[in-house]
Amino acid sequence: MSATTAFVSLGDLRQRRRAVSGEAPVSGGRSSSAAAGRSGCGSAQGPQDMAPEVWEKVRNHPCYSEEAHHHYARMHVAVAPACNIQCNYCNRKYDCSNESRPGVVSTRLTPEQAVKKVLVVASAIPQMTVLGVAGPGDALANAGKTFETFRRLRAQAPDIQLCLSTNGLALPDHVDEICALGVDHVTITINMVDPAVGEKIYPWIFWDHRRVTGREAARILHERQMLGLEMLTARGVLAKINSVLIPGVNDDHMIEVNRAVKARGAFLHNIMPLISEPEHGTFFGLTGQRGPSAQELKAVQDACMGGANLMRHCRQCRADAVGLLGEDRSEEFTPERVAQMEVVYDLERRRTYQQEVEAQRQAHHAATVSAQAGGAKDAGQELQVLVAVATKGHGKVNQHFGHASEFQVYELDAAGARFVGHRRVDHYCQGGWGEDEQLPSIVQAINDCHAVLVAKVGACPRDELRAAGIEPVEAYAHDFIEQAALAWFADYRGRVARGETVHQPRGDARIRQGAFTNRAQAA
Ligand code: CLF
Ligand code: SF4
Repeated sequence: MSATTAFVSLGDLRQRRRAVSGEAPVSGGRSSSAAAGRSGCGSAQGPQDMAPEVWEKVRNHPCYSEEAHHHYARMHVAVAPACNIQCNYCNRKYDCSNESRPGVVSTRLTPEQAVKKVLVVASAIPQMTVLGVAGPGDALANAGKTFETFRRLRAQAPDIQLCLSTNGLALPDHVDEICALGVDHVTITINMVDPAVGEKIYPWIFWDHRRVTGREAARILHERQMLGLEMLTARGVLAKINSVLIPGVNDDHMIEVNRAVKARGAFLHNIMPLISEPEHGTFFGLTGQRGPSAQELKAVQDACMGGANLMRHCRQCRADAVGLLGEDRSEEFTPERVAQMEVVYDLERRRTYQQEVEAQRQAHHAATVSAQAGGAKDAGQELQVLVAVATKGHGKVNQHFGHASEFQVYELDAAGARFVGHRRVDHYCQGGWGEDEQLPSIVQAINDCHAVLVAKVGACPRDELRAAGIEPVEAYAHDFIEQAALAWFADYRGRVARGETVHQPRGDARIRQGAFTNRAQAA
């Protein structure tokens, strides 16, 4: 079977899941949490689902809490240029394509420059609560610079949570320092738990002063990843696992990865699509290895439900990303601009602002709980649909169609509304006029959705969306997302029941390869 075209089917995935977990076969074809129970999506969990000390660590971390990602921001500083392994989806000339967008080179910072940048951003964006080191190489292959950055920042901004991302090879050597510095969140990229799979992903690692290749390299990496994960969880550090889904390579293996990391105490599992284009110059890009479609990614994520809790709101950030997930404010904080900015780190002002953010978040939470309760009461039909939502934060439908650089996707059925992913797009609106050439790519990105909920949409895209079978909906502008989505769904179900609308299944959607960035827009 060719790696470029083959992909494990949903039926195969269900069989695989039963084999790995020893589950009895289930009848019916429901996907997602309807099949696995609503509590399955861990990043959506709240204080009732975890110990108070764990909730305290995740409640305002935009990656570890799906709800928090609507309200709180993170930033990365690119202090870690080197790497100790080679992944077939990475070209070191560019950012780490695992935790950042490929094709845009980061500016590397010294720890001193990095700390100044963090303090400047924390003053300008008071809801920025997390500093992460996520490349452009490996945070722990550059442990000196990573820890120096954290040490300096701890002394000056104790309210900012520290976070790092690593391939895991060097992790066991650094767990003591991670704990000593109070780093509560560590992400390990684990793409396999079988060296026979791993050798198709990693051509070499640099280990024990030498380059190791082939299956032996994958075996060492796997053992170090598992050891590092066990050491972290034994000490109460929240460990998130990122896995890159590579069709034909590790797609049918992902359930085993999910179960293995759950057994070792991982807090979350983030299954991300491979980003692979020839122009990225990666091995996979040059050999035609494709990434998954939206349906393929969702099928694997759904098949993993019931194992380690899943994260579905990852944006595969740049190594110098700044802002809410899904927005990129890094252009406001270039080294030249930061050098000219004065640092005014006002902890009290940050706290006051964050109290306002928390009030908004609680209003969002209350609206969601109430809407979900109403939705569940209205059970009875077996309809299940996806809708796209244009939002610029605060958990509301508050973005114009033409200004959206991504759409959030929610799955709706009798059990309620669940966030299941996002789709990047290029802006339709280009400085005052609509760019009709963008419309087909936007439609492709949300082609699996029955409706798109927006604050406003122009006449031309409205007609085009309708022609493509996607209902443009302005009626819920500025409402909370789940409330709006479920209100639209109740209306849709009513129309279907009355015969005014014929419910049609939608097709697949395309996950955008290469991301929209402010830089790309400016170019
Ligand atoms: Fe950065 Fe990663 Fe920390 Fe988040 S990102 S180091 S855990 S602060 Fe988040 Fe970005 Fe996805 Fe990473 S959305 S790529 S999961
Ligand atoms: Fe690239 Fe990150 Fe893999 Fe290193 S660990 S090769 S930087 S993707």
